Amino acid sequence: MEGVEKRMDEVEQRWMDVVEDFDTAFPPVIDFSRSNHSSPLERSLLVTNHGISPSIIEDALSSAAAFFALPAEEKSVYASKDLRKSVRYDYEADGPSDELITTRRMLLKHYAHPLQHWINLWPSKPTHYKEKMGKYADEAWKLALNLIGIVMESLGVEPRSVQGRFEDGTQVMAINDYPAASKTPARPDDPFLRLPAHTDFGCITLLLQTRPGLQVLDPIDGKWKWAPTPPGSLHVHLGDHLQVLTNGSYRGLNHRVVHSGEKERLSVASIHSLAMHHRIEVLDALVDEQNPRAYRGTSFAEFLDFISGDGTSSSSSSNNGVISTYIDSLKIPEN
Ligand SMILES: O=C(O)CCC(=O)C(=O)O
Ligand SMILES: [Fe+2]
Repeated sequence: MEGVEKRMDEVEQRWMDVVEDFDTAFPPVIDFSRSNHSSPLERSLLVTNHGISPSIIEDALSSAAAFFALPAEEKSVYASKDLRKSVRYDYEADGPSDELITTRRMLLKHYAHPLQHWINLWPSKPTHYKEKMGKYADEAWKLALNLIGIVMESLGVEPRSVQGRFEDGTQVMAINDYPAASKTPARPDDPFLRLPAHTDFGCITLLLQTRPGLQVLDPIDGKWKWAPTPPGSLHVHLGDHLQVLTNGSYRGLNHRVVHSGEKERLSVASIHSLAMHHRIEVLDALVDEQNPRAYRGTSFAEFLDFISGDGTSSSSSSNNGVISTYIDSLKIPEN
């Protein structure tokens, strides 16, 4: 335990700041060494001083903006509803539209790790897109690997034993453009809900965002809270696959996007997990008599089967209890 605390101190000094004022809702976020269920990691975490240079971050955002600003016919080269595509553009993600533009968001999704395997498939316009987004993808991957190590240390699991399995892991980048409201037909029921509540499928997500809009469900009081957006910071949240690996010690964070659309909002989510067919099982070290195995094994490929089957593009529905979620489908019933 002492080792863990020392490492946490180092981490804190190296590249993290405590967020003092999380919209008056969240406590300071650095205390990874508590591996109990109210760990701040399970709630929401903002990473600053992360070592990714401001110019790499600005370039990633500007190349995303330039892609979405292309004429519709250029973007439609990548348009697809096939959720298994490694590069996919969708201008009406999460909702039907009879307009030329989305009711909610435009989405460019592409795989990113290993970079040399995927980058040639990325959009060739704007011409700087591959280079700029590629640099960010690479940095985000390294940071995610670091964070996975910290999560494991907080649970007393040797980090390298798990980090090694991420070397050939997946990195899915979801690049989102929530257009300004003037271009967007309002939905009468909930005009400002742009991305419905969901958890991400992977282990860890790094999210870059240009404006407020992200809300996270606080597992402690069950209320939706705004995530802050200090420039250059990354919002980090955990996903379903980490919930499986850690036997529920950490849980996927439920989040959604609410955006009134005064101005366009961009976000780049980098979602990290193990390789496509690599089995994700509860770590043996986290199972004992008091903590029986709570989830069956799964994989990224199986997640794709799950979402392709029910036609939704997220791993979790809003909390109406009717549509089953991916993580629920993995739970082993208690005796
Ligand atoms: O736009 C955002 O802030 C969130 C995006 C997101 O949750 C996702 O792409 O999974
Ligand atoms: Fe998400």
